[in-house]
Amino acid sequence: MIMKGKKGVILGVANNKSIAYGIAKACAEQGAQIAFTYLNDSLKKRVEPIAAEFGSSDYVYPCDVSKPEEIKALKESLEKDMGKIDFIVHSIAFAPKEGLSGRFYDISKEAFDIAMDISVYSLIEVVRELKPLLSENSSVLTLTYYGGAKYIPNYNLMGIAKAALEMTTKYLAEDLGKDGTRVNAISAGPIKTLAAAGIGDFRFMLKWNEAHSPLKKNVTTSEVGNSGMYLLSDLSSAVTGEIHYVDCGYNLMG
Ligand code: 0WD
Repeated sequence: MIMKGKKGVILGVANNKSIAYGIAKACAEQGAQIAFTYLNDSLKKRVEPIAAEFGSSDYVYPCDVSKPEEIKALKESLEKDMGKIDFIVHSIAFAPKEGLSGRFYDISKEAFDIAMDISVYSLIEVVRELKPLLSENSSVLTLTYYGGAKYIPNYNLMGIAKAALEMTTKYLAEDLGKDGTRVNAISAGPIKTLAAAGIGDFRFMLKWNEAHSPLKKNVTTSEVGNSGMYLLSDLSSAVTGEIHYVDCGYNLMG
């Protein structure tokens, strides 16, 4: 029971295929008490049964990260219902579809701003608002992809958002280290989720990674979940500012 006595909030469960679901499952199995957020009413219906599965029916809250008032309200609810928390999982990204295929130079400023706001700035804002609740020995985790480090076909706008997210992880790690909070990112290999469905020719990416990764397979949500649990737990107490690849070794090859 590595996470026994730990409490935290997971943002970004859309359904049971979500990477955040894998992280929640691994943490709950190790004894963590988890709060969940949902983006909108249609996702609420999907998140509620998932929360119930992990004994968290009393800890389900709305939070669209593009609305600062919803992040503030989340802080108030968590403070009232949970008190201090030990971890935050930020498993959220969005880019308008036009930014995920076609010519890179066609990206509009409007799409750029939306992607950066929801996929990058939200990490800073969530951490800032929830900081008063963070325990002295806490851990923040976000999710990134190799397309933020190297060119990946069609990843386009999300590639630059992930590059910014990875540096945000490092600057936050430096800033929060003095307060006892660690900040890390997992760079996961491709997994067929709702978010992935928006990326042009995603099926080819899956096949390519399977064929070319050292382990000759694609990573699963539960494998990312286990690595996430490690980064949220005290097992990784000296690890911060890391971009930890959980991709069957694919990044060696690119
Ligand atoms: O191959 C993949 N699936 C990889 C995903 C490889 C490497 C990294 N990632 C990243 C994604 O970029 C993202 O940061 O993992 C994170 C989680 O993505 P996921 O698990 O692949 O996708 P999904 O299950 O769709 O969860 C992302 C969720 C949204 O789902 P939808 O499909 O409704 O966009 O992010 C949430 C939403 O629940 N989300 C928001 N939450 C709050 N406020 C917002 C928002 N404004 N926008 C999206």
